[in-house]
Amino acid sequence: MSESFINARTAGSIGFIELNRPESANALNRQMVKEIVNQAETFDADNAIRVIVIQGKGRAFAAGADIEEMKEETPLTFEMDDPFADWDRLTLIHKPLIASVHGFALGGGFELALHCDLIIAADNAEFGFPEVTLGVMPGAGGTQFLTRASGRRKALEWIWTGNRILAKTAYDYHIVNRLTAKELLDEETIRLAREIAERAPIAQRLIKEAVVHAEDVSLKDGMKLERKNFYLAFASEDQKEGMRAFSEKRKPFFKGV
Ligand code: CO8
Repeated sequence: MSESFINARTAGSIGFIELNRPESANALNRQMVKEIVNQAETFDADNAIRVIVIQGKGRAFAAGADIEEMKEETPLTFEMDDPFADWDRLTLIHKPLIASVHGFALGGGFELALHCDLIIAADNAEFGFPEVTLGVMPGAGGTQFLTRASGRRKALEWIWTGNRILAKTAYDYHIVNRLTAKELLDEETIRLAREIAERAPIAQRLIKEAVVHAEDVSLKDGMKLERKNFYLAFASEDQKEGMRAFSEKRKPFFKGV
């Protein structure tokens, strides 16, 4: 069996994917991206899992694409092997995806975090797109995701210079959801994941679809999908349970059905 570049584990209803190439600052080679996405899909299909967390082992979240591997690429190897198809699969995950980031999240590592729905960052996190210092540019959605978060001017400044974005700045520009002391990152990540995991999973799935859709369509079309999804939520037992629990003045217990 070939070497694996990730560790997967579960804790209650949380599925953890740990990037496990610490000697290379978790640089993402093609196989590693495939393993991350395969595991995310496995958790996505597992009824016992409600939230998926991606984190890095060692000093960094991920220092980008594996430059040693990438330097041999040609336009044709990209075209024929289509490695970005794996990244596209990540955008199809239905469950909440949280990136728990400490240390460097650079290049493809930053893009991996930006593919997640939420980012929780340790105060030592440093984000950035150094691709321009290598003569290239972001290729896994960096120009799109960062621009949507920070607006065009800051995105251009950061991607043109390759300058790092410190955790506090990333927070100020709505690139990350929450900031925490490095020592508390795991604890705060679990706290957030558990809070999400307690809510109604079908509603969350419908919410994710509607919110992601909002970035791409007209207000009218977005409202249309929201309304359909709102109707659909009323097909779930969780809707009955949630509203019954409110009337009975107790905490709801959602089963995701
Ligand atoms: N690729 C390959 N190896 C890496 C990478 C990388 N991206 N980053 C770090 N490493 C290796 C280093 O070569 C070093 O290995 P060795 O010990 O064998 O010399 C080891 O990890 C530790 O790194 P450093 O000794 O450099 O540690 P420092 O603390 O001094 O520096 C840094 C850490 C700042 C992260 C530094 O290593 C660095 O600048 N790395 C490169 C960052 C970078 O340029 N990232 C962008 C890569 S291009 C990209 O991501 C394009 C994305 C396109 C789509 C995504 C497809 C997957």
